[in-house]
Amino acid sequence: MTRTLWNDLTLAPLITAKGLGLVEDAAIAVADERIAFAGRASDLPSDWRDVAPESLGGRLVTPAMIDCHTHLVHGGDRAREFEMRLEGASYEAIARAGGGIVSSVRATRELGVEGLVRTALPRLDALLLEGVSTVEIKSGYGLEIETELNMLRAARRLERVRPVRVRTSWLAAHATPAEYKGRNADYIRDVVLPGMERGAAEGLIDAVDGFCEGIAFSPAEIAEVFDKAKALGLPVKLHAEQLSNLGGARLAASHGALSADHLEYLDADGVAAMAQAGTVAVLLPGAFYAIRETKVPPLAALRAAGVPMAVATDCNPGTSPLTSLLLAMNMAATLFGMTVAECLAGTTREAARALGLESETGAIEVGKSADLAVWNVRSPAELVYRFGFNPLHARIFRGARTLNP
Ligand code: DI6
Ligand code: FE
Repeated sequence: MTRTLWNDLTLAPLITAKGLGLVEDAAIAVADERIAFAGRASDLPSDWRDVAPESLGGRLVTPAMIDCHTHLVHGGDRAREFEMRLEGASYEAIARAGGGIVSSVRATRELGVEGLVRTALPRLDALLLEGVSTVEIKSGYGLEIETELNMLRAARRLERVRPVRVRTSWLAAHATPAEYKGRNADYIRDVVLPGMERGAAEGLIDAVDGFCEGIAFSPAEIAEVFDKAKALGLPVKLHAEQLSNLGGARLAASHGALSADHLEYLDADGVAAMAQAGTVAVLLPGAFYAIRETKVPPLAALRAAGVPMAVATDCNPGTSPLTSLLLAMNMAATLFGMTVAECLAGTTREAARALGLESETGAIEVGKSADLAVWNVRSPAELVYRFGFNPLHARIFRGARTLNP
């Protein structure tokens, strides 16, 4: 058994919903890949007293971070489209010039699994260098069965080439491809449902996602996708209430969804349904910022109802080309009014819950995977306060130090 002991640290274990649970003069003991002790150094069990500790110099240790909503695997970028918008081009003009989501679909279809892995790696590495241990990755830029499956094969491959835990989501119901324009029902029948079945049989799908929006899929269409997920024993989640209120969060909650994500247009009804179902609200301030949205998610109502809140990057080429979870926390605080404790819980414990991983990671607690981030800061607020600065000192994944991915 490998035994590792760290001391001279400030611990932010994030075990309960009541704040960070800061412990000064703390120690963390790890046996193989699991946390064996975390608490005041003076309370260290006697059987650890013969292990030579490594001092962390008074640094803050939090759970390693978790990015619970990304579209990290995709082809190409939309920098030119960004430029056109800054030059005053309309959405229609961009679409006519071949821009928008269809351009990402084209670029994604051109890449095989290898190409998808190669182009995703710099984005993944950026996250890992900020102390991320776990990343959710969606399909949704293939919109045909083989490319959708390739996106998830690439996501699984990333887990083998980097020290990271990956959870995959089947998001074929992200947009309607050009060849099915105006025929959502046919697209769901021909691609979304049979592709899900194949992906499940190959073990490629950890959860099923959809985009419930006027420009994407209706609640009735999403319900059909969720019914298939249920038949296959897969948990669900949903992009809901991002641009308008279609009652997507309520629909997701009624299917026992792990999370409902975005939620700028969420109403009281949706909040209540999520609270009752224990569905996590995943807030995505990068997309809010990039599309210059002005309506903020109903933070006070979510808080009052006790809905768990997570924060993620939504890393995607169109509306959130963001690969920094630290910046996402700062945005969640400054743009949405989340507290420091909410931001940190939102990228650790609650993000784990949004992925169904709450018993495995996301808090520094005996028995959990030893996934830790050691920071060159002394107070948690520093992690949320700065932006464009990375104070990571060390990243520990399953008990092993892996600062450089
Ligand atoms: N919500 C979004 O903001 C993106 N997808 C989604 O479900 C937009 C996707 C894109 O423009 O590439
Ligand atoms: Fe998204």
